[in-house]
Amino acid sequence: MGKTALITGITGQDGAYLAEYLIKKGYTVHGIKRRASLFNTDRIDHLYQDPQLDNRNLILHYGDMTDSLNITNIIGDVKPDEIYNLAAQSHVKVSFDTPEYTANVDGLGTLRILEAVRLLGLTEKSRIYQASTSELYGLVQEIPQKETTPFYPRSPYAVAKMYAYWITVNYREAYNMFACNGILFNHESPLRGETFVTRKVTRALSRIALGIQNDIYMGNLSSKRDWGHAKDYIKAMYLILQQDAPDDYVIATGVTTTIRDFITMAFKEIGVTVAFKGDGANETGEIVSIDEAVFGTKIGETYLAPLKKRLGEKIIKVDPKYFRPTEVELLIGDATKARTKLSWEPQYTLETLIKDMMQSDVKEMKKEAYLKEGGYRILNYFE
Ligand code: NAP
Ligand code: G4F
Repeated sequence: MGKTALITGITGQDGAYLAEYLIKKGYTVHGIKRRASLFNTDRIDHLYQDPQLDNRNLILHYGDMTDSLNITNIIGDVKPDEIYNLAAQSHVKVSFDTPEYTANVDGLGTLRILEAVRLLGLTEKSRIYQASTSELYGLVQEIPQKETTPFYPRSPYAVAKMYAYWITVNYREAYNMFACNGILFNHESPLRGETFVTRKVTRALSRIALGIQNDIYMGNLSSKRDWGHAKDYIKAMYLILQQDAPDDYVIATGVTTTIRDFITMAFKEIGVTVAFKGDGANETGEIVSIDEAVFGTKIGETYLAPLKKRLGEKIIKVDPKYFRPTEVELLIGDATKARTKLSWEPQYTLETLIKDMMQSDVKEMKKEAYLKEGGYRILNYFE
């Protein structure tokens, strides 16, 4: 008999990769999905199975992290061997606009999972993974950050996640539960939500190259992040729950890069060189040269001439509306414990992560460009 896992946040970036990974390992995966006015299952549609089929290995349940009865009922029905609590209002900037909701979902939501397992008498059976975050380090007290580095959260999101971190540790110590924190540094992929900085950049640069977007407005270009690939990071989540004893682990690459350099590298991937001028809200970026052979291969010859006309134009600008009331300026993790105890080793570098994201977004945006061209032709025809 294979194991049973329950994933909250299965429709998100990590939930989708983790579900696929566990199904390949022979798990039956249950996922909690919010009711929405659209399906919102794009990331897991390739795994979906008709509810009428016998022996399904992916089963979805309607639910919400703010609903204790719902969470308790699902856990009681599924009796999972492993629970991966990935559901969260995960956007740091949005948490300043919705602090109470973020605390409810990201903080109390974790308590609801832990209490359900305890009340249902499943403490011996169900192992729990809590999606903790490098945002806990906030105003960093040590460089690089590791498991023993003190926390200094800088957003309602991080403060809510701090409660979730400690309630997980507390239930482990108080009730002997197999409950663990993965303190994951930023991880990205082609499935990353469109409003996180990496995906916002790879989508926009693809669109600019294809001539369907003029420019991009950014926030703080100088903050630094330790970016890995989500495909590597979900493997760490799995490994954390396979150990003999529960523990907390930092998962990171140990390389940190500014947002500005991420943009430069993403443009470089398609043969475009950019230069930045000015600072703060007045900083701008412009295209200074194009490697025609690389651009032609990756984007297409037909898009070269229109982009060449834009050399020297300010196509990257700053809009202070994207600044955060309190910023996390620098994150860089030390994952020695995970590398040693879990034998976890990331396969992707920042370069291969960017390549993966740019390839995927260029492909996606080419469809949009094609439709736009088609739409234009149809319009001409009717004129
Ligand atoms: P994500 O793409 O934003 O996915 C979040 C998931 O949570 C989605 O499935 C979302 O459902 C669900 N969700 C949100 N509010 C909910 C609610 N009230 N009830 C039930 N489900 C709810 O996030 P991610 O990047 O995959 O991250 C997964 C987890 O790791 C999150 O807890 C995040 O805070 C944490 N984390 C992420 C990173 C990172 O760099 N990606 C780093 C450290 C920690 P909808 O699809 O309906 O919105
Ligand atoms: O991509 P971000 O929005 O990610 P952030 O705030 O680091 O949070 C992500 O990683 C955390 C792990 O450390 C997770 F816990 C959390 O759930 C989420 O997945 O922003 C990264 C940096 C910030 O410094 C931000 O100020 O990019 C800066 N930035 C600059 N311009 C921007 C933009 N961020 C966004 N989202 N949009 C911009 O236009």
